[in-house]
Amino acid sequence: MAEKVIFTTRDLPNPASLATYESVGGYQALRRILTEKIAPEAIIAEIKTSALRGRGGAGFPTGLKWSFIPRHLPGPKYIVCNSDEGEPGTFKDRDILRYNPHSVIEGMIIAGYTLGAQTGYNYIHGEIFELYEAFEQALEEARTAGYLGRNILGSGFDFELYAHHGYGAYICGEETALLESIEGKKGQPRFKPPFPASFGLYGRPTVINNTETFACIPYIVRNGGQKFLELGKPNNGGTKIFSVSGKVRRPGNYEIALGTPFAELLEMAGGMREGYRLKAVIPGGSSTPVLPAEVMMACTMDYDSIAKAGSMLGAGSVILIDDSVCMVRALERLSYFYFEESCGQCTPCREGTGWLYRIIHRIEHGQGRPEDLELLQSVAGNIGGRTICGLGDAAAMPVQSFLKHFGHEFEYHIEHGKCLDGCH
Ligand code: L3W
Ligand code: SF4
Repeated sequence: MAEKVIFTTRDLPNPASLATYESVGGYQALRRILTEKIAPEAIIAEIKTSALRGRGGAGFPTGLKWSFIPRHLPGPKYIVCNSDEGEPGTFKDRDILRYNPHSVIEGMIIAGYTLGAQTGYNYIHGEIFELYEAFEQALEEARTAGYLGRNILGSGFDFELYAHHGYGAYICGEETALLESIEGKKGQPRFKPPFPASFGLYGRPTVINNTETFACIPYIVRNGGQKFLELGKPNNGGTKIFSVSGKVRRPGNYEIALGTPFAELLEMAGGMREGYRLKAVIPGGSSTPVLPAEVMMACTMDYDSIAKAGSMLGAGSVILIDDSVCMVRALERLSYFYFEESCGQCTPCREGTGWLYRIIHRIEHGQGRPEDLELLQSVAGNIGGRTICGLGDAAAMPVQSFLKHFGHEFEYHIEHGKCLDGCH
């Protein structure tokens, strides 16, 4: 079993407490960089060596992102954590906050030191209010112990961190909508570029990373980038939490080395439940293209392998679809989600998501028309790449991949007005 980077406290008593975190080496990385006055360039170099890639969905190299920040620019800079986990299939960040909030706090303080920022915010999803309160409690513990606030550990470095509570809008997980929301505005994405690294919170340079990304930072600083890299595989350093859902015996979060065969993850989750056969897998959350089971069985769980197979590792939210599931019904549910959550700023997304949902809805309800599959392809093709943020692409991609791999189920629905045998 791979060494744990994130769930180091999960199986210990009082996993979220400061004392438990310190008992597994917590805050040693921060203490070291402050007492030895390690140069920010050296920290960024370690993160680059680690091949840590953003855990929120895009897999962007973290060291590279940090290197975009103009560290010496006078004036405020910000560190923002994206804990606005809201995509169908995702449920890892809430467990990180539940079991190991101090790893996120330490990662954010290290980011502040490295990038010359003195203020950070953790934007926490609106529907997990108890974790917002628990995070506030963890911040208070860190403050009392001298890890947070003014003159941290007597080093002269000041950093303050605040929890910010979202209200459950999926779009606020898009990084620029999240920044708008913290600023007290309506949570709508901004045009990029400029990227947050140059124009972020209140128009200032901002690093925004996912909860799991920050939680990896203390390990990298404590053990070195090379050790983290070696936990995974080249270009895919470290471990990753996979949230496995569907008809398996033990659904839940599994922290495993990147590069682990998918078949092993499935086995850890107890395999398929009696009477169900795996038909398809959405590997990274609902925005990532669906893959047939046989394609997935040949993959390893890392960014490159899943991309080569035609999908994305995304946030690591592995949705297992079994042979009792109607693919038309499944896509109807997903397309309704994107239709509901579109912020409405861009016409292709606002109107297109509604069109997609309505067409799939009528196919599912026995009123599909022979031209509908072509129409779906055309609408999806006219959304992708034509919008301000990724939600438009995220709505279009599942449609295209469901039709590519499971088009026969849609054709059967249109022709017979009902599901293929075996589905419901
Ligand atoms: C400076 C450049 N910064 C890129 C930064 C950019 C961002 C990061 C990645 O979407 C995906 C989305 C969802 N100078 C830069 C630069 N950056 N070029 O790098 O950027 P990007 O645009 O590729 O992605 P994103 O906007 O961060 C994230 C997908 O993740 N997804 C979503 C999961 C949802 C959850 C959830 O609910 N919590 O995780 C799953 O696959 O569709 O494609 O920071 O600023 N030249
Ligand atoms: Fe809003 Fe959709 Fe445009 Fe994103 S793509 S800005 S969610 S309308």
